Parts: sequence; C-alpha cells; structure tokens
Amino acid sequence: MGKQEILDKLRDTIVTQNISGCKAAAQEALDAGISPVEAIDGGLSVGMKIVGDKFEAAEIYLPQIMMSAKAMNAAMEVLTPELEKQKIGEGGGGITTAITFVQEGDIHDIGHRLVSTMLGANGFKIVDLGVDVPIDSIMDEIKKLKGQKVMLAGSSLMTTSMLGQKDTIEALKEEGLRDSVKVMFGGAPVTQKWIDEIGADATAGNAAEAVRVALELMK
Ligand code: HCB
Repeated sequence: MGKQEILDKLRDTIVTQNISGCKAAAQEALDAGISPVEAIDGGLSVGMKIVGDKFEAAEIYLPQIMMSAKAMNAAMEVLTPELEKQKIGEGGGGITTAITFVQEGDIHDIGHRLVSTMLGANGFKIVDLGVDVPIDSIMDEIKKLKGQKVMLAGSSLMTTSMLGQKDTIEALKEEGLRDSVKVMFGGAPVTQKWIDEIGADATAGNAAEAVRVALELMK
C-alpha cells in the first residue's frame, strides 16, 4: 500500500470511528516508514477536521465524535513512543520550562497532549496543567518558577474558551509577569490576527510547528 493510501486509511478510520482499525493503521504507517508527525497531520487530524465539520452540519452527534476521539487515542498509543524520539531542536538554549494547558471551560486535550509530548521530546521541561485550567492556576505556576526561563503553551478548541487567552494576557500584565514569559497559543480557532489582537507572542498550526516556534521564541 502506498503512503497516501495509508494516510487516507488513517483518516477514514477516524471518520468511521473504527478504533481497532485506526490503531492498526497507525502501526502500518510506522512500518511503511511514515513519520508519526506525518501520520498525525496527513491522516488523523484530517479525519478529525472532517468529523468536526460533520458535527457542525448535524450529520453526526456527540457520541460519534467521542468514538472518533477514542480511535485517535488508540492510534496515539502506537505513535507516541515514536513521537517522543522526534528531535527538531534543543530546548531553546538552556532549560526552558513550558507550562502547557487547556484554557478554562475546555476539555479538548488531544492537540494539547501532542504539543506537550513534542515540546518535551525537544528538550523543554514540561509542566502540564491539563484541561479546564483557571487563569489563577496559570499565574500561580509562573510565580513558582520566578527567575527561570518560562513559556506558556496554551490551547483552546472553542471560540468561547479562546476568550480566556485574552484574559490570560491581561492577567499577566496585571500581575507584572508579562515580560517574564513568552506566550504561544494554539488550537483550531486561533489565528495570527487573534494573537496580534490580544498581544500574545506566537501561534502554531500543529505540534511540529509549535516546537519550531517555541525554539525560536526562546532563543
Ligand atoms: Co468538540 N468541538 N466539543 N469534542 N470537537 C470542536 C472543537 C468543534 C469545532 C466542532 C464543530 O462544531 N465544528 C466545536 C467548537 C465550536 C466552536 O467553539 N466554535 C466543538 C464543540 C461545540 C464541543 C462541545 C461543546 C459539544 C457539546 O457538548 N455539545 C463539547 C465541549 C466540551 C468542553 O470542552 N467543555 C465537545 C466535546 C468533544 C469531545 C469530548 C467529544 C471530543 C474531545 C475529546 C478530547 O479531546 N479528549 C471533541 C472533539 C474530538 C472535537 C473535534 C472533532 C476534534 C478536535 C481534535 O482533537 N482535533 C473538533 C473539531 C475541530 O477541531 N475541527 C470539535 C485534532 C487535534 C490534533 O488538533 O487543533 O486540537 P488540535 O491541535 C493541533 C493544533 O491546533 C496545534 O497543534 C495541535 C497538534 O497538531 N495546537 C497548538 C493545539 N494546541 C496548541 C497550543 C500551542 O501553543 C500551539 C499549537
């Protein structure tokens, strides 16, 4: 089977909620020499985008999305050990701590976990605050790391929780912490225009790009 066919198979197993098929296709991708990043970006994420669009069009409902997410997680069990070996660069000149989190009100964690894994694989020390994280917890964590090189890598998958990114920047300013951290925000609805509008430092469209952007920010 050719590379594109395997990527299409990964996509289709997500769309059809085929959990065991998705895991098997992930293994097939690795066996065919496809990198885990390519399998995710060219296969699994494409499937997730289709699932999201179908949900928006009321062609499928929440239980189906949950099954697609399970299929993605099953594939990630196979891909994560390989992902952890994907070196793009070295932790931004000296050890940088990346505080990773999903904004309050949002439990979408697939992209967040991917970004955390890839940053960790590339020399960043990860403090993973998980999902549905209140801004106060983020501020507390930054204060604990005073004097160290710190960046924030926050995710929002919903337009509602994305507003929390703006509030996070405001809170950083109020606490006098804005100049002590670099801030990268991501997630499907996040655009460069939004980043400029709220005064964050950067965004990235996928986990590999997130590593490149983070390394550049921490130079
Ligand atoms: Co969810 N959901 N969902 N969902 N969901 C979305 C996000 C919608 C866009 C679907 C739609 O309507 N088209 C929509 C949000 C609409 C909006 O706000 N405009 C939506 C909704 C509405 C909801 C609920 C409210 C549904 C309901 O209950 N009625 C509910 C919300 C619950 C809550 O959070 N409070 C809900 C629930 C769910 C689950 C639980 C069924 C499941 C999540 C499972 C989980 O994460 N454990 C789910 C899923 C899977 C999705 C879609 C289909 C896929 C998301 C995903 O995992 N993508 C999503 C549709 C979509 O996004 N197009 C849909 C794959 C990952 C790899 O991509 O974008 O997360 P990613 O991350 C990338 C990239 O953005 C970047 O790198 C990552 C890796 O490549 N990146 C960063 C991410 N974070 C970064 C941080 C950085 O610093 C830098 C880069």
